[in-house]
Amino acid sequence: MKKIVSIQDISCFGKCSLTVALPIISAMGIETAVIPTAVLSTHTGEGFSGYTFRDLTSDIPAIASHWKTMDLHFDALYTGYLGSMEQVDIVSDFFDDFGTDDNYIIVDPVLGDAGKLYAGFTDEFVEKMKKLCAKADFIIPNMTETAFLLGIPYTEDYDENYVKDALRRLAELGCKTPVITGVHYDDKLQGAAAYDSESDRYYFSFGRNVNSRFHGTGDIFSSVFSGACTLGKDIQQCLDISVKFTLDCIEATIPHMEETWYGSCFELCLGKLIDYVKEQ
Ligand code: PXL
Repeated sequence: MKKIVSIQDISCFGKCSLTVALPIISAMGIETAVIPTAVLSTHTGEGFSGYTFRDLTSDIPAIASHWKTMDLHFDALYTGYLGSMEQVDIVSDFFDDFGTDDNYIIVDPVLGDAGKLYAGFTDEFVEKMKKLCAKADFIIPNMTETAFLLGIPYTEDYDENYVKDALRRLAELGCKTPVITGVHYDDKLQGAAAYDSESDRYYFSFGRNVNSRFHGTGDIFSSVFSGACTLGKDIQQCLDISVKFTLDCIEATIPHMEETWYGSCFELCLGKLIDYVKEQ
């Protein structure tokens, strides 16, 4: 059985990070080990305030040391939201300890959305995240995170050449295959784009633009993408499955958005995900 370790926080309520990664990667038939980086009462996104935050930074090296004594091997190391600069350094050490020639390092550089950094993140944190990206096979930023990683202004007015240029520049940070999510040139289609710096090839995948945004969809995309590449899918297949499933989740949430404003109803779509994995 394939095994992924996912390193990110547990937001106890709010449907993101580990509460999304665990069910999604498990549904894809992959064993999912976790290293929780922090426990929050909710996520820190729009609509929540006064959340608790218990930092688990010092637990991470202890977990890694124990695992080293057991000679554990993972097919992918997948990181998401990291709560402090120190945590980024510790995760970087984890990559040195558990990264091998035959596993993938996947970094979702969670920094912000809609042109803004999430609460508590600074330019210094962005610089740290850039260094972590340099160690990755895949990085999966959205358009906001792309702008921050590249030090360019955020814009919603762009074309395919802009995306290709951004992908090339993300690869220059040192990662092999950058993937940008939330790409849309108009109101009709939205999707994701990737660049494989080894073959110098670009990949795109688009689906219907449902013109709604929900918190945690980046985590859904990255979890599916991590699962798909771990299962040996090629880059185009990974993009196609991740885009299709993420759009399914957004569409499934629309009828429930009054009640589920803080996240998406991905649970209603897990059956489809299992089919997509088998089909491709
Ligand atoms: O979805 C990304 C994410 C993960 N974890 C926490 C967050 C966010 C985004 O706001 O606040 C705690």
